[in-house]
Amino acid sequence: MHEPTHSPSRQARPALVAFAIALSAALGLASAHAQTTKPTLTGEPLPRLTTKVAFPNLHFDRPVAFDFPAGSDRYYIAEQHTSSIWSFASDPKTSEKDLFLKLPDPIHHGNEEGLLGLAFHPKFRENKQFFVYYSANDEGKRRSVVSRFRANDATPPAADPKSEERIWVSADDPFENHNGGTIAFGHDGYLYITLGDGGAADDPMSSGQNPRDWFGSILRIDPDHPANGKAYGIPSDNPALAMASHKHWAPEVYCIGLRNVWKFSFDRETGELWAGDVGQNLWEMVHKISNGGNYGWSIREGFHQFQPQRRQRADRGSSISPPIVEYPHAPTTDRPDSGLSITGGYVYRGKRIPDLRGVYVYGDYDSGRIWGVRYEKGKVTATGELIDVKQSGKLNIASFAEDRDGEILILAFDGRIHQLVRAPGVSSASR
Ligand SMILES: [Ca+2]
Repeated sequence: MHEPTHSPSRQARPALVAFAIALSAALGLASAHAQTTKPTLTGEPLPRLTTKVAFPNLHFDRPVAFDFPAGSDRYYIAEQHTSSIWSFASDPKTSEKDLFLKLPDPIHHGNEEGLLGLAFHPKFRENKQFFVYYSANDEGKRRSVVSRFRANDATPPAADPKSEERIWVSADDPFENHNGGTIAFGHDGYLYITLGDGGAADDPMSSGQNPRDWFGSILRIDPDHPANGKAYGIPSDNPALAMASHKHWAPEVYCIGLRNVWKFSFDRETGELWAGDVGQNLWEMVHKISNGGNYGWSIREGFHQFQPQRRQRADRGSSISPPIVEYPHAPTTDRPDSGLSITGGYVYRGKRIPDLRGVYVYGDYDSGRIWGVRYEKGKVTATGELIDVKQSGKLNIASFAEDRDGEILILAFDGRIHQLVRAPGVSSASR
């Protein structure tokens, strides 16, 4: 998740940054950054956009997750530290929100802890099931939990707190940061879960390249078919089951080498999986995720070697895939648009902004900048900033969301839900 500027794991410590830059220069490490941020841009240029408040009469406390059941005319928002989920009518004029669930279990309240994820079962209409991800406080022990709850048939619906079944519980986590927390169903009907590398800084548990533990990964489970004494089944094409090269992976692990995915999403049209991965002191990155993939942490940070003196060994299962794009913490001449903590977004599939269609939209919690990347046939064909932060006002972007029509919403820590709209008087920008 976003980490505050006072976080020891996140802060761009000038001395360390300078050291790392000097070290990179000394080792002659190639920076793919220049090639990726300035590719031959053959795609349609990206539109100029701005933000506006989508539901002016609604306010939330640290809203971090948004979802809704298929076919529903209500939206649902999870509040991180009140551990509450509210529902409201999808009408922009609405001023009423209804409590859907207050988590019955105690949680940890660190900056990156709390109620972090919400996912309705694809067949919610029939089975009334939904899932949450939270930082459980089990008599002081720190664990991430995915629970199944059931809702009633009332209007508006409410969840039964007593219906909780913990279906997945992480190993004890020694650090409060890096908890991932996105959960979502893929087009395959399986539940994807992400948790961070365990926390602190420098991947102290060396979990990034360890596929036997769950930290530093995206997991994939089948909550509809419990098996082998677990509350879920393992999809038969998970890497450990389907790939000879990945037999040593934990059965739940779908991909590895991620530091702290703060928000992944599925392209509603293609089903492809996109993730924003929070880097450490220098880079933030966007990955396109594949079954069995390895995204490099903590050997690499973005396109760059991470602390090469550590020489952590890459997992033997698969070679490291570079990100699709990255951006720096410290502004550079060719990349003045920096940030400190990525919030992964969505591939735009709405109707209101036709020249944004197919563009993956992402942003930065700290700088409030929002970018797009057009990725076609394995190549970046357009990149750039979508909004002018100075003009639209900086938002602390906790999450992006996608409404029923595929329009992009922003959950910000001003407590508001914003939306991306075309900037007045501007048709498009080239960059
Ligand atoms: Ca791991």
